[in-house]
Amino acid sequence: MPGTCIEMSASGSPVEKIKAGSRFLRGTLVESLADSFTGSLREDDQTLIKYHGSYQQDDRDLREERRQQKLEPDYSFMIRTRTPGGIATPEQWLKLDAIATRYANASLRVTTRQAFQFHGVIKRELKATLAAINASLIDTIAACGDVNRNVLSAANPLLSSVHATVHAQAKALSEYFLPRTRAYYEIWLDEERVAGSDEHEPIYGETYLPRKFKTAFAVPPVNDVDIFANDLGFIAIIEGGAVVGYNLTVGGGFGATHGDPTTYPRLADVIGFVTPEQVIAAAEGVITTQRDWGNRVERKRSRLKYTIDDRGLAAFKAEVERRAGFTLAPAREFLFDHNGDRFGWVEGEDSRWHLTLRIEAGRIIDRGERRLLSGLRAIAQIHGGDFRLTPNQNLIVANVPAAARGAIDALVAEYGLDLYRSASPLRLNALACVALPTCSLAMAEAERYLPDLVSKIEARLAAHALTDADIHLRISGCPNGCSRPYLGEIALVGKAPGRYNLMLGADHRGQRLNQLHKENISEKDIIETVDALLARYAKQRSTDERFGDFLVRTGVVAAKPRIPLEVRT
Ligand code: SRM
Ligand code: SF4
Repeated sequence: MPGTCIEMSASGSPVEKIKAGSRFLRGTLVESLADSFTGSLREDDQTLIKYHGSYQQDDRDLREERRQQKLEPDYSFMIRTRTPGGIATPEQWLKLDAIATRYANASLRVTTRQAFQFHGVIKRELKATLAAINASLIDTIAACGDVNRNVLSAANPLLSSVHATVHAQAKALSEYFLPRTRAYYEIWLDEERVAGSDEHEPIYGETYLPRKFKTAFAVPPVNDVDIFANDLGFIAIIEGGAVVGYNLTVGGGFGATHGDPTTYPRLADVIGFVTPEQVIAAAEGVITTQRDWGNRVERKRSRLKYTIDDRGLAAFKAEVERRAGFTLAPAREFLFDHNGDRFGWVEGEDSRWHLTLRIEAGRIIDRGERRLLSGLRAIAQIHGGDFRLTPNQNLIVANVPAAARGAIDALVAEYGLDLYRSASPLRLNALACVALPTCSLAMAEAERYLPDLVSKIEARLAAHALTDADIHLRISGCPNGCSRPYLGEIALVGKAPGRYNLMLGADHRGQRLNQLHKENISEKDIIETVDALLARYAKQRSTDERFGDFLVRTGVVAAKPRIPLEVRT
């Protein structure tokens, strides 16, 4: 109950106090924005602005130079959209492109959660930028902060009707769990506050959730959303071509702190089956249990995964059922065969065509011959379908009639959007988080390092005649795991500039975590270690055996259980 959160906030973490005193996320944001002496917001407002979809950042490449010049850091803001299932119309695309060009750093960043990010917006243009995004009929409410965030939905375009059903369910869930405060509309869109109105948050209460909360919908056999990395998940069960319900998953999450064994990545458990009509009630049971049971004192331990491990899965499940008002049915059989994207053109069941383009590290920008921002602008100008962001930072030009394919292909070639045709499987499937220079938590490079790292591993693959090996590589600049590195067959997790933990042995279905293989090593060590393992893989793998599975079978990393279908207690 909301009252419970308010009581806990008295002894809660500093963030709990900021939320409690924020008058439903207003804080002093209006005053902070009006202060033209600094590019920064007041401290508490830096926390509150996250709930409006933005983070204050500074250019870390310039930090030292500016410090020496006695200048304040080069502050700017990252803005993240709430785009459930990552769908945007061509009209919206053109507006977002114009915003990126006018207010941000002339790039659109596709995130690992099917959202757009803008980087480099300065404080005095923040209000105009958020208003312009809203005018494109996309908002940024609850894209960040301790609330249910942007909801993922399978991007697989082949099953058009199932996709549409699941996407509608994901969108409805996203809207149901939006904060009800009018703060966003007042601060960014100049909505008048209704005098004497008695505002309250019926689901969240005034201290919202203990921590961020993430929800995803998957459509087997593709686990493109990495369902088991989410706090709450729904795995569609399809019978006779229709969605009959969903297996419910709870307790996934990846954030960890180096050297602190009380924090760890955890895959979600499957706890039962719900009908489409039961989805919202089940989600409300999970979210309100986490609201009331979650740790509000120690933020490092406040995600749902720790609530479940601390209280026990059986107790958690019983409480969810009590709140939902029904008993969960037994989980149904499901099978995932991979967790990446499939590139190039595919024909959907309704004879519409869908083109998945590779966007390296999700960065849509004009760079040399690859003029991605301009090319996608040109496509948006002639495209009559829609765009879909994938949870693997790629982009689908979706719902194209057969007759329009040629024109799109011509633009893809003209603007260098055709990486999907030439890149190795390693490059196509690699993920990297943003990291430096904007992420304040980065310990090492990720996005900027990815192309070079891939080239070096590609050279080793070629040396062992493994160029076509489809190996999933993921790199994160710190252990928070924004590129979901703990599901990489090979993964680097940043430790310090130029140094990484090498993680090995996840599967390619998003069902087995990898494990630490070597700690705090340099590029030379990384390449040598990977090279030696590739040499063994080339000689000893069995037919169709994936690299991660090979590493487990040969004992390079210890086997960890896959996701069981029954409840784990
Ligand atoms: Fe993330 C914090 C970027 C997906 C776990 N994440 C951040 C911040 C906001 C840094 C900060 O707090 O100051 C990063 C902004 C960097 C920048 O300059 O843009 C950031 N996270 C991203 C994105 C953009 C990575 C990307 O390259 O695509 C993804 C945006 C998703 C979105 O659209 O909402 C992103 N972050 C993830 C994921 C993957 C996922 O959700 O599927 C995870 C792991 C799953 C999870 O949540 O457990 C993830 N991000 C974190 C964490 C660790 C949370 C924890 O439980 O400890 C943090 C740090 C925190 O919350 O304190 C974090
Ligand atoms: Fe930043 Fe770390 Fe997330 Fe990378 S994993 S974006 S470095 S918080």
